Amino acid sequence: MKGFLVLVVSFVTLNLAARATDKPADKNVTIVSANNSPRLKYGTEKLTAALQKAGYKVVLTADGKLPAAGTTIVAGNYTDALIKKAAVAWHMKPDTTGKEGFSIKSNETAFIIAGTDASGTLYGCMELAEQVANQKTLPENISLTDKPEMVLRGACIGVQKPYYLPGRTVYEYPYTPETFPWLYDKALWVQYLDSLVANRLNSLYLWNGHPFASLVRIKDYPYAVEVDDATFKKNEELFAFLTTEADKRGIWVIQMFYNIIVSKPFAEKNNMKTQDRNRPIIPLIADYTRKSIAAFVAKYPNVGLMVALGEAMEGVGQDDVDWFCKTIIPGVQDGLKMLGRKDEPPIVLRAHDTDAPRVMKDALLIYKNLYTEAKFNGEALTTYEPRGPWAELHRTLSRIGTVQIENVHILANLEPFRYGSPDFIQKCVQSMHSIYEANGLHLYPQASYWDWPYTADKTQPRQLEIERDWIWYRTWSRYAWNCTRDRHQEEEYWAGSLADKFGCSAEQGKNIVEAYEQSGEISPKILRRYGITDGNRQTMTLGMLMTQLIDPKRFGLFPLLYNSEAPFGEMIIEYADKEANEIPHVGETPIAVADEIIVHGDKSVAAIEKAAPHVTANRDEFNRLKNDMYCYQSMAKFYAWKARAAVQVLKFKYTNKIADLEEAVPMLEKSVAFFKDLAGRTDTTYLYANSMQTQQRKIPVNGKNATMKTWVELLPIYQRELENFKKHIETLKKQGGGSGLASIKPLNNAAVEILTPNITRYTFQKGAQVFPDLSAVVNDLPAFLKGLQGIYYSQGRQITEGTSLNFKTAKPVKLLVAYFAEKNGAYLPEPTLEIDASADDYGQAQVKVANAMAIEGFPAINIHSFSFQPGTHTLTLGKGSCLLLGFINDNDPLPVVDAGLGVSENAGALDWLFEK
Ligand code: ADA
Repeated sequence: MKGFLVLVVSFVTLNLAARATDKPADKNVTIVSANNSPRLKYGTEKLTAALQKAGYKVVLTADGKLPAAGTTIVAGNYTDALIKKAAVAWHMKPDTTGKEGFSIKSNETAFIIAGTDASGTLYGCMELAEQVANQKTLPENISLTDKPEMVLRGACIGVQKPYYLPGRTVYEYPYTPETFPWLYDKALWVQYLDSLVANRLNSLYLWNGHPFASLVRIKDYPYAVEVDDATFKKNEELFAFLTTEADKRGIWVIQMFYNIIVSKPFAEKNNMKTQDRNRPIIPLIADYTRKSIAAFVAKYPNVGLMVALGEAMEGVGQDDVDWFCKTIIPGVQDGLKMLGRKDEPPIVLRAHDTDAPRVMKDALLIYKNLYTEAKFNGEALTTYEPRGPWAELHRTLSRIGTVQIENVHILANLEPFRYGSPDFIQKCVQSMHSIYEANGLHLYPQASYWDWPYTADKTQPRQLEIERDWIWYRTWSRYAWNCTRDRHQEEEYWAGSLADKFGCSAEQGKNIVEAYEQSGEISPKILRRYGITDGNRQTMTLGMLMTQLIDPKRFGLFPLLYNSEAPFGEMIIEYADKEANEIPHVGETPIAVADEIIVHGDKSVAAIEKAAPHVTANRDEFNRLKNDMYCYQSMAKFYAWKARAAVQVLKFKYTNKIADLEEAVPMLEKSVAFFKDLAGRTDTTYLYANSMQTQQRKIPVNGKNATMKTWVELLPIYQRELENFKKHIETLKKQGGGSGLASIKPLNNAAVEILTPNITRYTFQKGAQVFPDLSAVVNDLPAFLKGLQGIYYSQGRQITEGTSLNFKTAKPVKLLVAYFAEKNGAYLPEPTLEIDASADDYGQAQVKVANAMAIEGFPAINIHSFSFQPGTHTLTLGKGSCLLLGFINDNDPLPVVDAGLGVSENAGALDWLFEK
């Protein structure tokens, strides 16, 4: 059936092309609306504009009559009386189709556009308008039906910033004109919404931590509002405007929020934190949230809700079920009661940081109109062949029977370069259906999510993301509508679109498509073979350190990236191990990817250069696109040579031949040289690589306070790494080696007064018992940790209640906490930025000492540190055991090393070669 549709459409197109030159004699058109829906009005206005541009004189009426003379277009729903009347009068029966679908039929003088519903009619008008715009005339004898495959097709905007607002933390951004001038820019909204409907998208998500205190005032908590009266009024106007304009275009506005976040004035008044992952549900917060949601639903009945049951909620468990079923859904139901409504507006549940199948099971008992949403490839674009446990989760959600929406989340490996590979994206959408069994799309901006509405290009004025990344939106939307379109025809389609954009022939347009498709393979392949995480903790385009390639676990390797979001294959460390042990390689290998990305980079540059001399329109933008292709090429070569060098370095582990290390030097030199090219190409063209510019960014290096966000800043780091490597090879030659661990100075204890009652201390050393209620002792530790004053905490209590330590310090200090690196309910999970953006509030996210000690019967142990300013503090940690190793002065150097203890293989044994 789908194939048939494609044929019909192309036949019509061919037919039109043939007619484009002979102008129809009668250029008078009457458009008659069969109903007065705002969507139909919008659609007929678009159609009128297209006809007028093509030289027609148009009369638009809704008088219920079919004119006798001239060309007539009747548009409405199948069930409208006038549509039925026209069908009889003109002997043209519209074909029926599904939700949001439409039929267009015509004879010599009359057209019927009939939609299944208001959106279908709108899309029918838009379809005809597009045909008129493309062919400069009305088509002859058209007969087509169409309808979307995916039921929800949406884009999102972050009402968020690259930085934290003063005195606030992640996701906390009240809606104000000062912080978000664009939010109040009506012309920009109209432009944006027009672009969504042009792409047939039917949903728009606004993301924010706690939007309610900017939008509703609750009787019981009037003080919770966190914007002034004038802004509050502006926000009301904004939502009224936005929802009306969106509705005209068939777009449903959905407000997303995180839990459990409360407004700043609410937190201050009630003497609590705005968000705290380790806080259980407390009745006051539940009441406040339920009433906020009720007020929101009552006030903005046309706005949907999307719920993240995290990140400030305690882990995954019954709390999440309770919060959704006893606070959020009842809040929505209260709001509906206030409105006297019996229907259930949709609620979208994010699977992020929660056990969504478990939550859905209970929730469906009390509310039916639920949708689920989960990240397609994490916070990146890595593969159209997702598999493993993540694919299982998606299928489980899809099989609940509700609609599962695929979230193409922050594109942490695409920022900031242009991306628009129709081939890759079409395959992704196909896999959403075939592998994930999903039926919805939720699309993030291609780049600069945190810096909406701009891109990172260094232009004056700044470029709008929707304008620059038009091809990103168009590709995803086109395939969300229909993913089975014929590849060959798609190449023609995109070649035509790019030819229009850049004023060249379709032949040259094809070269531009080729550039997009070749470059489109590079970032996905790099991240899925060499990366640490699919999360925005890593900015891939800024490169990676050698230690991250040869010892990824030390940097908090995120396993889903390899077991689910990459085709079957090997990591660099696995590849080296197999080489050394002569085990055959399997699947996609890091060396094959190194070879492939070099070819992709060269081909994309060659293709764009072929098109370049023929470009006659949008030249500046074309040059920026061309520069991006060169950036991709340099980045690919940087990574390829570095990956080759990494494999070569790892060889040394098995051979102990210094010559093996020496062979890696020219490879690393090449890699650094290509990074220098990249720095040169981006210095004058990009403001930054990554739009999230907080301390949450960890890979390749910490990006706090908007630092280390350009290639120019990173270059010296890669140069130093190379120098260290050369220097240490010389040391090895002279002295025969040494990991440098022994040279680290012992850590000194800092004076801190523990206020929690009944806490005793112990000296951390070999043979020391680490829990008061368990006989486990330290079997091995590095010398620099010896002598720390450990803090005894009952393991039993840690498992059932979590850990809480109250203390007072006169100086800034760090508390060293040892985590057991294994997923197990008995162990406190290590801070995980992929699901908890507050996981670095105390600087605790990064592993400081990996494989820090050996304790029999326990897995590998990693030390993280929490920093505190002078004062009295309570550190609360979630449920699960960990070791509190004691306090050191905040300014004392704490090495970041892999001690290689407690693990069978010393993965970090070579790290020192690249460090100072
Ligand atoms: C992670 C990520 C955040 C945000 C979040 C989410 O915590 O670091 O930036 O994207 O996931 O909401 O999915």
